[in-house]
Amino acid sequence: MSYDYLFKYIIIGDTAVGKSCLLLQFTDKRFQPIHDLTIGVEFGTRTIELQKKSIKLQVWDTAGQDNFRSITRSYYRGAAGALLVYDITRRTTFEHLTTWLEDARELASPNMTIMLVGNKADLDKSREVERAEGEEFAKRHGLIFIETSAKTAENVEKAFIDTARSIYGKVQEGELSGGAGPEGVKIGPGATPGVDADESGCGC
Ligand SMILES: Nc1nc2c(ncn2[C@@H]2O[C@H](COP(=O)(O)OP(=O)(O)OP(=O)(O)O)[C@@H](O)[C@H]2O)c(=O)[nH]1
Ligand SMILES: [Mg+2]
Repeated sequence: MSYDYLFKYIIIGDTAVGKSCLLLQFTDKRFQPIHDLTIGVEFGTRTIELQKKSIKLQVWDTAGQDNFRSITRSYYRGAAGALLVYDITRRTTFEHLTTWLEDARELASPNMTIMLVGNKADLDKSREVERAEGEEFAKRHGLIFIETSAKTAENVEKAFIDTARSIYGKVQEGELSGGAGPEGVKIGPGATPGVDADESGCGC
């Protein structure tokens, strides 16, 4: 399928916060109740429509476990968007956000859009991080903020689409070139039917 633009995303955050479940809900509209630990990096794609443009999102889902950190770190470069995820029922995952942000600031393009995602909003009774704390953190660090549930699908589409909207805004403002550079945005084959250079997901 042809597309007008391709945006590369990464999903980062501690283990078991629900990164893979968010991606699965976005690409397949289903929920995986068992923690299927991500080894290294996996990826998924979905094409969305935004302002009459078709935008292919190529999403790299990274492993949150510490021992995969060096692999994860090699995926920041070349991402136009990041979902930085914590679990609203585990305060430690919120406390670790600064470490994840340090990696992002060091390794990613300064133009990368970062969406802070407080996941597992369906478990409000076990909440350890207030919504206002997430909002405040996002504001302080210049991030967009949303609370989601990969289980009920609440706000999952919005998290991915609002990120794309922000990236598209930067493309229109000329802040992202849309060339083959390291910023995670490519102009697609568009009107050329049957050509889909990135179907392999190699990102090269
Ligand atoms: N109730 C609830 N459970 C969730 C939600 N999202 C994920 N989970 C559960 O949390 C656990 C971890 O989810 P994963 O998506 O595998 O976590 P991950 O962040 O990809 O973990 P790593 O791959 O180890 O980095 C699983 O048991 C999921 O079913 C959610 O929104 N609500
Ligand atoms: Mg995972």
